[in-house]
This record gives sequence, C-alpha cells and structure tokens, in this order.
Amino acid sequence: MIKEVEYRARRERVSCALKKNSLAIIFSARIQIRSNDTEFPYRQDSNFYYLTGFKEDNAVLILRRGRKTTESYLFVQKKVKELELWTGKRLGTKAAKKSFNHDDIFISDIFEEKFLSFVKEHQNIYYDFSFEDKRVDFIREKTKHFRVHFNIATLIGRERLIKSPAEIKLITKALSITKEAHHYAIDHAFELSNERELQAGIEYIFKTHGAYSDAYTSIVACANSANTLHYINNDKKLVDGELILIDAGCEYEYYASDITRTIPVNGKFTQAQKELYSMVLDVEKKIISMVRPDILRSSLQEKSEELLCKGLVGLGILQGDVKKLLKMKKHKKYYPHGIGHWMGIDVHDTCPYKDEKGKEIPLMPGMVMTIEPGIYIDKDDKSVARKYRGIGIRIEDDILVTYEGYENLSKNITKEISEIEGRDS
Ligand SMILES: [Mn+2]
Repeated sequence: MIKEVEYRARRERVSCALKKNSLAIIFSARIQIRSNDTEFPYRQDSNFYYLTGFKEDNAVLILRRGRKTTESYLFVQKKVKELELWTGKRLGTKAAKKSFNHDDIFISDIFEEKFLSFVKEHQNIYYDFSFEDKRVDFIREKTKHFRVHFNIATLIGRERLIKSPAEIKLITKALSITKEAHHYAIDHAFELSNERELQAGIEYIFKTHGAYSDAYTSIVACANSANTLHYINNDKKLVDGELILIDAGCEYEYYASDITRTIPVNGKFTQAQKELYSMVLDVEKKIISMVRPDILRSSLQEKSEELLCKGLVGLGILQGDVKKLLKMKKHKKYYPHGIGHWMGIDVHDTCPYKDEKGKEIPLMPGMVMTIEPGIYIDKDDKSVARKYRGIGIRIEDDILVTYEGYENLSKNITKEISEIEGRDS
C-alpha cells in the first residue's frame, strides 16, 4: 500500500517543478461507455492516481505554486444517497478530509467557481493536453487570451520514472500473481482446447489471487497467431505440437506486470522450436545482464538486434555477413519491435525516453523496464526452412535498475526449456 505521505510528497515534487506563479489542473478519468448505456469498469487516470491515490470518478486536483508556497486542493463527488444506491458509496468531503492530506477538499460541483477565483492570481496554466473533456475545454476557453499553457503530463511522467520502494513492492506483488498464471498455463495448456479457454484460466488466477484485472488485454497466441504482434482475438484452437505465445500480466493496486512466455501446447518442444527458443532466451538473458545505471536503452536495443541477427544467421534463417545484414536491417523482418519499455502504473508507463533537450535518458536506479526480444517467422515465409515456419517466440521479463546493476523482478517465472518440460502436471 502506498501511504498518503508519499502521495503528498509526489504532489510537492510536481508542484515544485511548476514554474513560479502557476496553476495545475489534473482530472480524474471519465467513465467510458462500452455500448448504449453499459460502461467499462472504471479505472482512475494514472497521473491523477499517482498524485492522489483517489479512485472515484468526477474528481479534480488543483496544484498551486505561488512565489514561495505550494498548495493542493482536491475536488470530490458530493454524497447523494439516491445515486449511491445505483453506483456505489462515495467518500464525500468529510471522510476524504480524514484520509487525504490536502490544503482543502471541496465538492466537484464548485470546481469551476474555485478555478475562476484561483486563476486570477496565476500566470501559467498546466493541464493534460491529451485529455478531451468538457472540463478541459472550459479551462482552455477561460484562459486562452492571457495565460501560458503547459502540459502537466510531461512533468508527472518525469516523476513517474523512478519507482519508490512502495511502488516496487506492488509491482513485485503483481508479478507474484502473474507467475501463478503463467505456471498454470504451462501445467494445463495440454488439456485445454482453445486460446480463449487458456486466457480465461489465466485471468481466473489473476482475480482469485487478488488482482483487480489484467494490466492489458492478454495475448494468447498459438502457432502462427504469435506472428501477429498485437493478436488479441484469442479464438483459435490449441494445436498439439505447436507453441503458444502468452503475453499476459495482472494489475495489482494500480501497478502493472508485463510478462511473455512461449510454451509448447503438449509440454515438449520439438527440435526446431528448441533451436529458436534457446537462441531468443540466450539473447534475453544477455540483454538483462547488461542492465545497469547509466546504460542507454538504445544500446540495449542495438545489442539485441546484433545478437538476434547473429542467431538468425547461426540457424540459417538469414544468410551472409552479420554486419552487412544489420546495416541493411534484414533482421527487422523477424524482430520488428523494441527491446522494452518503462513499466509502472501503466504497462507502457507514460514516462519520457528523452530529456527536455531531446537527449536520451540513461537508466537510473529505481527505473523499471521490460526486456522482451522476440523472433517471428510467418507460416508462409518460403525464404525460411520449413521446420521454422509458423513459429513466433517472445520472452519478456520485468527488470528493476539497481545501484549495483539490476534485479529481475520476474526471475521466478519459469523460462528454461528443462524447467518448462519438467514441470509435473
Ligand atoms: Mn511489454
């Protein structure tokens, strides 16, 4: 659990990053309609949650920075008995004041009025430019002629780069649940008939182990489906003798996990599958071992491309000189994506990869990044030996950068061939 003092400290850091004489407005997420009058399950906006820990909709946070002081105001929904009967209890201002430490807490109904009185005293306005909302239109409209506008998402993204011990604990907890789900898949895939059934099994474990939901739509891709990178249909048969690429991770208390494993449906790899899998696994481990403070993500990317290209030549999938092949980007056909991304409250955490000057941000202790090399060979790719066609493999772990180097937070999730094949099921 993250304590209110930590949320308070985050607000303080973001406030201090504002220019002097500024007002920042951060909105809660809106309810999203699924169809007609049914809604998607509500999830708080990640930036709003990062600064408040407040999970209800129709809320606003205002941060003020004057010349010397900073202030923080939270707006929450009014308690209305008749509405609470339908959509659940609301905290209300009175109870919110007990759990949340702001300079004041008001009902959302008076947000516009308060905003207009605050705004008179401030020259600069910060809000999330990507938000499309009536409330944002209101702010734009009321300030367009006489205020300088900045994107608050940029500042919060910078703060979110470095994870606190409490955040790392939640990610670790998410991963402990995700581990159970992937081990379930290894143990039970052989007795299930289609991808969706396996997806349901994985997500059943997420929920029965205390996770609110998945952190992103699970990819459960058997055989050639794995060669569609964002395959989420998950509606094909599980075929004996084929592999299943499973990219699935739960979200626990707003923190993501992001794990990919590629496993045989029947528990045993074929020789060709083994060759490709070992090659990818080898590269994954080598790249993980390079993680340390000050290294650049682009260096990890470059090295992963070089190693995978070498591996492809070793297996005869590419022919020729590795350096030349790399230069001609021949490997991109089989490894078209990035080596990894920031992870935190969002699975693809909305933190910057470059600083204000456009320079790449090196890894620093407290950052969490995925490492996920993969090789994808389409079933119709006649340039490749038949035995490798229709195989897609990705192996992904979640890595914490430490002062000494790194900690693989998902090291307990099985990925060695002998361990996958040796599990008792
Ligand atoms: Mn990922």
